[in-house]
Amino acid sequence: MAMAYHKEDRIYGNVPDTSARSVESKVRSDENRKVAAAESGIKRYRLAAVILGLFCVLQAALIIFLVVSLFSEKDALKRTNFDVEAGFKNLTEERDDLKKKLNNLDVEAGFKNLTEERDDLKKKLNNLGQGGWEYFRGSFYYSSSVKKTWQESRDDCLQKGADLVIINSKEEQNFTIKFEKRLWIGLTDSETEGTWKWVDGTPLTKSYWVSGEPNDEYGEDCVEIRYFDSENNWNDVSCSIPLNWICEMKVRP
Ligand SMILES: [Ca+2]
Ligand SMILES: [Ca+2]
Ligand SMILES: [Ca+2]
Repeated sequence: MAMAYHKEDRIYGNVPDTSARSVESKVRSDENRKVAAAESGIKRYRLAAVILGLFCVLQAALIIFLVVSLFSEKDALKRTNFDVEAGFKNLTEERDDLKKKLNNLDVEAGFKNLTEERDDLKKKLNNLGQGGWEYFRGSFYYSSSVKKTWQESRDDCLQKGADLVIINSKEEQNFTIKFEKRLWIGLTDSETEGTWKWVDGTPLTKSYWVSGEPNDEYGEDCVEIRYFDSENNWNDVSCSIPLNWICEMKVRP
């Protein structure tokens, strides 16, 4: 524009108007100020946008960090739960295993006891067989080859783990006859005269006295098998005379 004025001034010979220039300069100055103000505003907006952008980035980073932390904790808790469950499962299995072992031990111990008892019985049976014992209906019987008093005879039976015979049945009574010896049996009234008791303390219920016995003729408190041709063959006699005897060892009650 300034160039335009100078060219026209030269062509038409006009002198530039100073007031018009002043107005133009002022307008220009106002425009410059407006442009500068606009640029300054744009800069502030840009700065604010940058700050806002940075803030958003920071916030996003924080959110990501929190989410990652949360998942990590969740995983850790899951692992802990898993460990506890695994530990509990192991303990349960160990308990069951111990129970099985205990049961097996019981069975083994029971089997061992039975084996020992069997071996013990075998030994006893061998000893009984070699020692002149005879089996009859749940008991072993031993008839002596020497003669002793009633008490000495009983002591001998007790030493053998038996006692003088207790006659519980007609069959057992008839079994004693076959030895054909005068034999002490485990019956006495030494505690109370006339009250007969077996050596295990039980009272006499079924008896096989010879007719006329017991008579306590000479203070007779012990009982012998006296005859071998009759079922009724018991006699009371003095406990101090020497006689053979018969022991009974019960195998089953
Ligand atoms: Ca008996
Ligand atoms: Ca008597
Ligand atoms: Ca008598």
